[in-house]
Amino acid sequence: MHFNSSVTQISSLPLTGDPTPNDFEIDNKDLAEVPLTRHSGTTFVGDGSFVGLRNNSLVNQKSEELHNTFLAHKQERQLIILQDFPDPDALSCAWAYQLIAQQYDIKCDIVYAGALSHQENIALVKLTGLPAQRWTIQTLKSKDLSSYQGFVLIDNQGTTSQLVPVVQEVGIPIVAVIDHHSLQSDMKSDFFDVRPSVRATATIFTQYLQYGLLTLDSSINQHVKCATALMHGLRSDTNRLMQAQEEDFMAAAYLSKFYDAQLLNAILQANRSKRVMDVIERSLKNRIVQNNFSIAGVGYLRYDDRDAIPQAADFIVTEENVHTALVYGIVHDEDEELEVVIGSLRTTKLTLDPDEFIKEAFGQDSSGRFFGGGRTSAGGFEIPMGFLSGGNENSAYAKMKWEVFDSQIKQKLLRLVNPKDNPIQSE
Ligand SMILES: [Mn+2]
Repeated sequence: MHFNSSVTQISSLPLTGDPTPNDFEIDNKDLAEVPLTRHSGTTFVGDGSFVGLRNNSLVNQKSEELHNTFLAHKQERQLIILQDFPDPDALSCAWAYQLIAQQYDIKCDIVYAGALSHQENIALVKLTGLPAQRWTIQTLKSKDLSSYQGFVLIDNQGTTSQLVPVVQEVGIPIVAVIDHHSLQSDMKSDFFDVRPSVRATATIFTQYLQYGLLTLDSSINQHVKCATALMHGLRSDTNRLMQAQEEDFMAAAYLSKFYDAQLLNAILQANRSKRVMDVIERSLKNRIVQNNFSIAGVGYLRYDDRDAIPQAADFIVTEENVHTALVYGIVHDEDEELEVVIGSLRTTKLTLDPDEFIKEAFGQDSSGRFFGGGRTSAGGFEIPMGFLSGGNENSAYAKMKWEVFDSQIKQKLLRLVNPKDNPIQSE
């Protein structure tokens, strides 16, 4: 997929940050000795604003706040909670957080409830030794949660993890939220850095590193591997840097001094499984193209193959005359006897906001929570099937159930794709 035209977007993007440059001094003795790399920030852009300067001030402010948050939580044990199906951006940033936190004697465990279903994620975790653990709701029951004094959300805001409600229920306070998705909840945390204008959370974390919260050292194996993981996260959230903006490139440039290109290549070489190929095949067979939207329902999938859906969307958006792909299916979790409709959106259309599109198409559940959302060029949704879960031994029933969900999702999508049509109208 190519997004060559996306460069035209850069100058029109909203800039975050305080326009007044501020200098923040580090008051902690240990860290004051760490050499701080701050770029001078005088990049001039055509409209007369100083991009680097504005961002620099926000980065300094946030890095300083995070430093103070770590100081206030010294010697704690924290849980880093990722989305149920964490991607390279989430995984790498959690690792960076863990390494930064270590310097303040804070011990972190990185957990997710779902699965690592993308072959590249499995390769990333195996090849770098990335310390993430799978904690299902089941395993959570056997854990002593009282040893944790706080939890942290990275590359998510708690709306895509099954673990968050459980952890909140036992009263563990939220310490930090660091993300680049659009604002999804009003969770109050000690530290909050959500920047939807940034293309990857890995960029935000690299900025913390550059500020001096952790000095990367090429002779430390773990640092090299973490830098490689961050580079992978940054690349994968920016469509191999094609949608990257100045600050993402700056972050990539910094990481380039530490990462292992061969290791990254090994991660990217991971092959697709046969089951993923089968789902892509189904999406090709079932797709309907209307008004440059390609929509494909792929039927039932095993829980561990969930990531085949975004991969199929990545693929079908590459078709000529298609700017937006939507792929969805029913994911069945055998352990929990639960079913959920999972969908992914990919778009190359600059004026289409995936977050708005998905919220508009599917609306909210009874508690006011949206079924999905997104960021630049990508989005996703999850619709729990509740009472209708299971019973698929009866294949006629399973088929009927799929057809109902398939039609309902198509109706909701086509209403936005063809605004004049009324798909409910019967002939
Ligand atoms: Mn991300």
